[in-house]
This record gives sequence, C-alpha cells and structure tokens, in this order.
Amino acid sequence: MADLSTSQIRNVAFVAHSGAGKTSLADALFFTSGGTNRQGKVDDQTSLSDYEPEEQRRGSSIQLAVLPCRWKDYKINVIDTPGYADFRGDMLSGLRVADAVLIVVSAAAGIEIGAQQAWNYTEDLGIPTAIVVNKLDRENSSFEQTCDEIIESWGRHCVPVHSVDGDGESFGSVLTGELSESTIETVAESDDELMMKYLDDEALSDDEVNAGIKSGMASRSIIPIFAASALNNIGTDELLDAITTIFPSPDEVEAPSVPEGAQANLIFKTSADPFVGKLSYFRVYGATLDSNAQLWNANRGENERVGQVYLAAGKETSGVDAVIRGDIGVISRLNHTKTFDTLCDKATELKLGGVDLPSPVFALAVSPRGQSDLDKMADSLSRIIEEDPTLELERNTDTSETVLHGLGDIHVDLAIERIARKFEVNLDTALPNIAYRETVGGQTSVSYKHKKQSGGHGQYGHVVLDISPGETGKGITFDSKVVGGNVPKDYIPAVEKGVRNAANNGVVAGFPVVDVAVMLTDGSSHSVDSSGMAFEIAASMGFRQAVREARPTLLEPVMKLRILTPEDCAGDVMSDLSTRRAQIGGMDSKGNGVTEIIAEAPASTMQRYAADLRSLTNARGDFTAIMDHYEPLPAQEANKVIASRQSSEEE
Ligand SMILES: Nc1nc2c(ncn2[C@@H]2O[C@H](COP(=O)(O)OP(=O)(O)O)[C@@H](O)[C@H]2O)c(=O)[nH]1
Ligand SMILES: [Mg+2]
Repeated sequence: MADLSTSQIRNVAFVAHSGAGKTSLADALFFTSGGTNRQGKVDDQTSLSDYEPEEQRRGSSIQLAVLPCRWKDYKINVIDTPGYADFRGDMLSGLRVADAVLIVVSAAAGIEIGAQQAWNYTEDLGIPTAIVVNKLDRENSSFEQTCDEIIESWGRHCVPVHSVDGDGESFGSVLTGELSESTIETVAESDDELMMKYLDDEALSDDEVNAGIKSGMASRSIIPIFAASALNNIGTDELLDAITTIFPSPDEVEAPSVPEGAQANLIFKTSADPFVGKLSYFRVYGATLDSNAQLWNANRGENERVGQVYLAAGKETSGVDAVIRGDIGVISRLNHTKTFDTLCDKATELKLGGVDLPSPVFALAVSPRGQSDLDKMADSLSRIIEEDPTLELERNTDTSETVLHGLGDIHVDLAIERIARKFEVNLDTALPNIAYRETVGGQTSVSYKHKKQSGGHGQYGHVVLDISPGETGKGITFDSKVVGGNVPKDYIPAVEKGVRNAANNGVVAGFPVVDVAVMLTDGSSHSVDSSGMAFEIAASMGFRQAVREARPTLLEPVMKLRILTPEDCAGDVMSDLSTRRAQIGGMDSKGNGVTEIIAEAPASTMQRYAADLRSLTNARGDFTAIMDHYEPLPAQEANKVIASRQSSEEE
C-alpha cells in the first residue's frame, strides 16, 4: 500500500458492554467506506467482523476482528472486540494495539457494567477515548438524555460534538458543526489561544474547534461524544470523518522507543486455522515489515522467517509486499511465536510487552471421547491455548485430571466446541474433582510389626511412630529419635519412604495427607529377615493406622473472592454467598453504583459461580477467585465426600 503513510492510519478499538452494537457499527463503517457492497448484519449471521461459526450462532462476538476502512485519504483499522467478560482477553489485546478507543453506549440501555469496565480500562491506560451513542433509532431513545447520563457518570469533559435530527423512531440524521455553548467552552479550555479568542467573543472556526477537540482528546481532557444508528447506517459518514480529523495517528501518541530503521512488531492475536495453519496478527511499531523478512523473536530467543505478509479484513486476508509502521497485518505459519511476542532485528533486540490478563474463574476436567481423540487431545489443547492465552491447562496430580481453566463457563464450553470444529477432536467434560487433602486433629503413637517368617528368607520390620498435627503448609515432616540402633540407621530412609508413600495415597478418602509431624521413636529388627522393603511396609501400614486413630479430617481448598456487583443486586449476591459457606471480609461502594464484596469461600461451592453470578446480576457482575489456603471441612460435609469417594471406588 504505497499510497499510505503512517500519519494517515487510525487504529481504533471498539469496546463496550456486549450487545451495545460494536460489531454492527464496525460492519456499518466498513460498508460505508466501500469495503464491501453489502452491509454485514449480526442478526443475519452475515457480519464480516463476527465471522467465526460460534459467533454467528450466538449472535455475539467471542474474539477480536480487524476491519480496515479506507475513508478519503485515510485508513481506519477498526478493531472490534468482544464485550462479554468471558472474552476479555481479546478486548485487552485490542486495547494494547489501538491508538484510541471508541466506547459504544446503547441509547436503549444506557451505561451498562461492560461499558463502565471499558471506561475504567481506558482511564487506567490513559488512552485517548471517544464515545458513540448507538441505537438512536430505538423507541424512546434520546441522544440528549444518554449524553446527560454519560456526563454525570464520567465527567464534564465528555462533550457531545454531534447533535441529532429527531429522536427515537424519527431519528433521521446526525448534525455536525452545531456545537452547544458548553461544548465550545470545554473545547476552548483545552487551548490557551482558543480560550483568549473565546473570551474576546470571537467565533472559533471549524478547523480551530476540531484542532481543539483533537488536542483535548489526546490528553483526555476532552472525551467527544458522537451519535449513530449502526443498524440503519446513520451517523457513519460523520463518524468516519470525525475519526480521521480528531483521533490520533500512530505518530501522535506515546510510542515505544525503537531505534531508527529497526524492526519492532508486536503479535497481539493468534488464530489456529485448520486449513491455513497458524495466523499471527501483528502491529508494526518500527520500520516497514517486508514479506520474506528474517526476524528475531525476542521473547523466545529464536529466528523466525516471515513468508508472505497479509492485510486482514475480518477473515479475509490479502497478500501484500509490506506493512508500514502503525499498520496491522497478518503472518502465517510462524514456528516459535506466541501472542504478545515481539519480532524484531537480532542486533536491536527489544520486547514491546503484552498485557496483564485476567485470571481464570471457571474450570472443566476434560477427557477424550474415543481412541483417536485420546491421540490428538494434547495437541489440540495446546493449539487452542496458543490461540487464546486466557485459557490455561493444568494437569492435576492430586486428582489425576486434565483441567481446562478459563474466564467463564461459556469461554470454556466454546473452547471445547472450537477444538471439535477445528481439529475434529471430541472431548467430554465434567466439573473437576475438588483436590481435598487429609490431615489429623490429634496425636497418637502406633507400634506396627511387619513379619513373615514361615520358612526360608523371611521379612521383618517393626516401627513405633508418633504422629501429631504439623505446621500448616509444611506437608509431612519426618524425624527419628531412635536410640541404640533398635531400627538400624540404614533402614531409616526406608521408613521415611514408607510414610511418604502412604501419605501420598491418602488414608480415609484417598487424598494426600498433609501437615502431619511424624516421629520414629522406636522399633526392632531381625539380623537375617529385616530389609528396607520390610521396614517400608511396616512404616506405611503403621502410618495408615496412626492417621486413622488420630482424628483424621479432610481439608478443603478455599478461594479468595473479589466480587463486583451493581448496588441493586448486592443484597442478592450476599444472601447467595451465605449458601456457599462463604466468609464475608468486607463490602464497599466503588462509586458509579458498583459494590465490591471481598469474601472467602470453599472451592467446592464456587465451581459454577461464573454462571450463577451472571444470572444473579443480569450479566452485570464480575469476580475474581484465587486459591488461597486449605481449611478443615465441617464433619458433615467431610462424611459426604468420604462416602462418595468410597462408592466411586467400589464401582
Ligand atoms: N435498533 C438497533 N439495533 C442495533 C443497532 N446496532 C446494533 N443493534 C442490534 O443489537 C444487537 C447486538 O449488536 P452487536 O453489534 O452484536 O453488539 P456488540 O455485542 O456490541 O458487538 C444486534 O441484534 C444488533 O442488530 C442499532 O443501531 N439500532
Ligand atoms: Mg460484537
């Protein structure tokens, strides 16, 4: 694209609550700018941005997509991101490579929690931001009222720069250049020279106003508000114009420092395509990236040979000679490169850096359905994780399960669906087993003799073990105070091994025994029949008997929770928590009608919380849960667990 320079590029991430109309707006802008001759529609499954089969079936985005809109002398890369919390990873990737953000607010719904969260992210990142009020064709919608709500929630620096002709069903067009007095005043405040003019009652020209808005937007002292109906394609010309005149180009934002002429390309998305292989989406921060370049992956310490480079429009890619600084492109079949890696020159190595991804809140144990699934399971899981770094794979040695963690039930379910579609691997899923542990509540001393002396070479091992509750988190501690060689020194390691083996296999319900102090106090040996094996068996059996006698208890994993809920749902969320044996640590108003609840709750009661919180709060709630510590399980609950373990062993 030789006709394009970096100053003519705009990289804009669309973020919002799910359903506000980001994807519809992306389709409308792409159509308006001539990228396609038929406007894609989410509802007809023809959106060019929601092109994955799972997105079309759901009518909602699950991943980011780039639609490049050529408008006049410019190229606007619209980065459409998913609004749903389960797919926040791709929203963060989109923000990472955007120079500005457009928050889409539905006039029908007002500021929803997803929009609030998006706003918070833009504030944290300090990224230039604008707002578009969408769905203005909807009955009872009002541009003015939605603007008032925005200004009240997010501040007086949010200023309408468009006005509308007709509200609701009579919404006909978007008007530009007719700014209200208060908007002009805010714009004038952004620039000393404009302020002088304004105070002298001199009229500001359109160019001056635009320049004022542009510099205000760059410093976030102005957040322009636009008006649109994506579905009816109203306000899209005006929005494209505004993006080219007001939004910053890659040259006008704080850029990472890259040596003159050096390569600096950040991979921000990876897609595992079953036909063309792996696709890596990148943004150029340094010199032009040519097809067939030889690059260096700074994160992996590996050479990467780039073949053809492509530009992407949704799922369509077209080969080009080069991608210039500031632009977004795609490379296929890289060997070593993962999302958030930097491809650069070896001599001027640098890492552009990724994003802090949210931690998983939901998990399913996965298992292969048939033999061919078994063979391909590991490979397909690693490919899907390569595509989506917010998925995590865990091999749980306590429960012997393969566990897939994600940001919600829908996230993990769809990952399993994508594995089936893309790699033809069918996986069965179940809620993971809880990794309980066993410990003792009291102390005891046990003498155990393992003896077989019927003819020939016999077996003889005899140990006296004291056990007592040990320090939390220390596992099994083993010590010996045997005197006089009653247990010969050479056999003591075998005793310890026997104890540890027994502890690993569990005593009352098959879970590992932890936090027990074991002391070998005495024993005896036989000059011919004793052996390491005999002492190991004696120690194992003795330890098992001792645990059974020392008030065995189960420990359960407890999670630390941070829950965000709309104020009006806080009561329901609290009473629901009380049914989960949760301990409330605090409850706090975070402003904007959002309440934060800090709590701890057993992992066993939280396995479906992602879905439950969603229905409790109408998808407006959000939470994080991290494994914190183990706590004794109440006797009644423990009996249930032990009974279910015994019945599943009998099966
Ligand atoms: N009436 C009306 N509906 C819209 C408009 N924009 C989007 N929608 C509808 O809102 C729903 C969600 O739109 P979508 O673009 O998928 O929202 P996203 O989740 O923010 O990407 C779809 O049914 C759209 O047809 C609009 O301007 N007017
Ligand atoms: Mg969408």
